[in-house]
Amino acid sequence: MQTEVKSTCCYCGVGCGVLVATEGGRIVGVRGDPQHPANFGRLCTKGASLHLTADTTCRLLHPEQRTERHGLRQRLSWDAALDQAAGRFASIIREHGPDSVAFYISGQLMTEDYYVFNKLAKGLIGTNNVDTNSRLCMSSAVAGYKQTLGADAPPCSYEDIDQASLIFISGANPALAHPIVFRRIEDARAANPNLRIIVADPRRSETAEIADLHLPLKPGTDVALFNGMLQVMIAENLIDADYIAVHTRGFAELQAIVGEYTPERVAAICGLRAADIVTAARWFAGSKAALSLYCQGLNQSAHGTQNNAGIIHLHLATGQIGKPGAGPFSLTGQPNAMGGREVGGLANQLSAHRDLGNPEHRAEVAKLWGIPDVPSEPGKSAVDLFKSLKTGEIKAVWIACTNPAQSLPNQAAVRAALEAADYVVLQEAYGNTDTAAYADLLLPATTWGEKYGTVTNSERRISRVQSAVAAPGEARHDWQIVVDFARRLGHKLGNSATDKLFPYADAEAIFNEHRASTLGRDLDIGGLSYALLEQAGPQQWPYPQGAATGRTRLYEDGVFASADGKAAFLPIEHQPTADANTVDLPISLLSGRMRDQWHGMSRTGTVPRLFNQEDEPLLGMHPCDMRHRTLVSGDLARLSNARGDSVLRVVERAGMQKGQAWLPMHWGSQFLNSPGANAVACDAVDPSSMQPELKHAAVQIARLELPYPLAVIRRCDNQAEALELMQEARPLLDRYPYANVSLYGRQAPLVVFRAALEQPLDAAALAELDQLFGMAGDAGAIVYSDRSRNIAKKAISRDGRLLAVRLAGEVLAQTWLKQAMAEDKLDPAMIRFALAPCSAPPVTIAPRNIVCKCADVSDLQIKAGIAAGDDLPALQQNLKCGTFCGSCVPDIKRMLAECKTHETVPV
Ligand SMILES: Nc1nc2c(c(=O)[nH]1)N[C@H]1C(S)=C(S)[C@@H](COP(=O)(O)OP(=O)(O)OC[C@H]3O[C@@H](n4cnc5c(=O)[nH]c(N)nc54)[C@H](O)[C@@H]3O)O[C@H]1N2
Ligand SMILES: Nc1nc2c(c(=O)[nH]1)N[C@H]1C(S)=C(S)[C@@H](COP(=O)(O)OP(=O)(O)OC[C@H]3O[C@@H](n4cnc5c(=O)[nH]c(N)nc54)[C@H](O)[C@@H]3O)O[C@H]1N2
Ligand code: SF4
Ligand SMILES: [Mo]
Repeated sequence: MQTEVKSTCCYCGVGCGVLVATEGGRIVGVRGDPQHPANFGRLCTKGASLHLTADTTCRLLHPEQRTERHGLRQRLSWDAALDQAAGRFASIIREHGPDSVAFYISGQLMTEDYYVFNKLAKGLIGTNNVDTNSRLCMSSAVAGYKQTLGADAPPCSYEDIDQASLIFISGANPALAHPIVFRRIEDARAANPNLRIIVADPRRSETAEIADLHLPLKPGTDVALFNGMLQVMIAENLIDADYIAVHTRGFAELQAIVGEYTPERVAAICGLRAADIVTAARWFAGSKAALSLYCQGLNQSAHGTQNNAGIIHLHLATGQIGKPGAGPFSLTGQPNAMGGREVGGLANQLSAHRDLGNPEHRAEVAKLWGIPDVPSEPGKSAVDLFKSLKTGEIKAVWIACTNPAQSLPNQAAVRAALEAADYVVLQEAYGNTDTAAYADLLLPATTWGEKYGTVTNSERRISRVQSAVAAPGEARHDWQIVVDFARRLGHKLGNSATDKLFPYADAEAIFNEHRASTLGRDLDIGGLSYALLEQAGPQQWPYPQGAATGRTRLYEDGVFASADGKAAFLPIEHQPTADANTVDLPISLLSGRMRDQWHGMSRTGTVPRLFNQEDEPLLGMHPCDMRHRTLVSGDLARLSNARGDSVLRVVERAGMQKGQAWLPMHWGSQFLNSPGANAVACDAVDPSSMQPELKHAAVQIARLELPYPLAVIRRCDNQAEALELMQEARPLLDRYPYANVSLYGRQAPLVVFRAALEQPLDAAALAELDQLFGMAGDAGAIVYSDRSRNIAKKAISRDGRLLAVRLAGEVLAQTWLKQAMAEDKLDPAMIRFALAPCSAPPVTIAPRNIVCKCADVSDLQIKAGIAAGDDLPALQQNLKCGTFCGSCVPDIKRMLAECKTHETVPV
């Protein structure tokens, strides 16, 4: 019998509620929670395929150790593992002091996990060296809010989207990165045709398609744009002088600066039309309610704090804050980056939005924890933390729930730092991430579906996450691992307060302590409890004791979280990006997200159908830049700068500007023979937020001639078999100048291996490939070989269906073969064409377009349903199409309407 458990989606900061269906202790399905206020039942592709990530093939299931770097991993018991870790940490701390160890954690942990990590470092060991991947993500938003509004609190709610009359989306691509927020924007547009949408993004992104005005500004010129808009607002008297006078300070200084930012000058800096800057300013200031949505296009910059301040200024100057439909709303990236910020899990913060630099705040936290003091010196933030590992200033690092050997910029430096470290502990759910290769000790953690606790989404809403199934293998909850380690370490260090510091029997006790730390603070959650969250559902903070509900909107009274209650304007000026383009590095590389993948793909990369949109990393370019390099779509090129390089296939991407290229951030060394975008990404940081400028790298892109292509496609019986094969193929990647491996699939899961070489592949290498992909021997094989042209192809069939194809020297048929094999539809009559040099199937295989990406339903299936008399509800019922995110419902309706028209047209 199936049961459903309430939880949340573990991907983006929208924080959708999910209902996890389980049967016999296994996860068998997932659907959107109709009652959750973040999504009201909707899910995007990633959320809708969460249950498909429950496969445990790639999971880390037992503690493991390595006795030499990159050596074989050996299993050990939890006791042995944690004693070893405590012993190593204790001896390093005794010899070199508390600041010689560090913790690098993650906005994907539960709030409770985060809380105990922070307490372990700051309360037990006495170091502030605890930083997180939120440093790569939200730290500029944190610094921006704090420096202007006085506290790190997004003042808005999702319902403001419904009430806005202007939405200004800047440096964010919610169509792909926050899809359920985007659905809400689409709904708002449908309900209010007068809603205006402006999108500021160097690319014509998927989100820009909905814009009334797209501002394709040059990368890193947002401050100039915001100052320019403010200049127009001042010049045309569109500002709210009363609001500025009563509720803010610093306007005069900023006004003196922005006077120089005339539309003409800004147009030149940003590469925009002056008239568009004026229009944007008029629309913003003239609207009844202006809402800004922004994310990494602003944050991941060497002046990210100023970018954030720049957009907040527009709201303060026009009084567009603290009222329905208005305000600066920073979209959070990770599912619980907000929770991490709440417990102060950054190297310069303390619990409950307290500041490390403030002696009173330090004393409050010390009192709460019952210890004499907490250390006052800020710890190392992410980029610096890894630099200090290289210099030896930090000797041991504990990494949890993040994959720095993939996601940090300048991978050559990061990997050298991990090599240099004395001791690396990795607390991970999956055993095969890029960082796992550098770990001395690997500790298996539970993950989505298994773990429990609380998380906070972009709109300050706290949800309970419930376990749906038991932990696989010996995996433990993150908080349990930390508490167990902390107790052992404390005793080894002779700290008599250890047991009192870590008394927790369960995560609820940790939540309750965190709650106590928030009393009287801006994020006071004194009125919340696990029981209340379970009974009344997710709640927004603040939610003090005695409150009946949380607060939807902050600063409605115009009183800000600063000492004088006023918000501040900062005197900000445009500055160039950290990486300058030169004759040798003429292209700006932008990197970011695809709809169906999550970061380093440890989880989404286990689901074949999530590769169907794109199954290799494609470097998007502008046609002029391609022509200049004699490149056409599908060619190979080397992307490089002084930090590193990567060989990739280039494609012409619609919406790119000349001089810019685009690469998804997702592909790392598990799928590609280089670290991908972060081989070249820039590690210069914002001086205030310490967030690196991941979004812009100056690069060269040059054509690369590798005349001998290779493609192997192997159909597998199930997902586990495909995952095992993909992992076995992984080591081969490093042998080729261009190589990647991925999954693909619909009815049948496939492994797809692609490479290209300077020389033809020799017989031994071919034989090795055939062995690996189960194609050795002649049974069921057809072979084509043309030595003069160095072509060697082989196909194997089993039970009348194509099982595997290896194409060497010429790979024209790979795309249609892959699709036909994924459909599991290639009948025996067609198998003989598998080795033909044709880029389209020689016999008609009806082309199929996927209409519903979430349920993977094609136009053919929908047409068949319509032909059988199905209407929309019947199609939804039978095929599940249009029942997840809903974005394909208009397409299905169009297909129904078209069918009707055909029926009524007289022949
Ligand atoms: N599918 C998917 N969704 C995700 C994630 C994922 O991995 N996959 N990750 C989550 C996380 S952690 C995060 S942080 C968010 C990120 O969410 P977003 O920030 O919305 O996504 P990105 O693709 O990183 O970048 C957004 C846009 O910034 C633009 N941009 C680049 N440089 C500039 C610039 O100088 N100025 C401006 N104005 N724009 C610029 C890019 O062209 C891009 O379209 O996504 C979250 N959601
Ligand atoms: N070039 C470039 N680089 C970027 C970005 C970019 O836009 N461009 N974006 C940056 C941003 S915004 C972010 S947020 C980072 C993200 O970078 P990472 O944090 O490195 O990304 P993930 O792949 O999500 O890593 C999370 C890891 O935690 C593991 N895990 C999952 N669940 C659990 C759990 O419950 N417990 C434990 N212990 N482990 C678990 C997963 O298997 C995964 O390996 O990347 C940054 N890097
Ligand atoms: S928008 Fe998609 S990825 Fe983000 S929380 Fe909702 S279902 Fe998950
Ligand atoms: Mo992020």
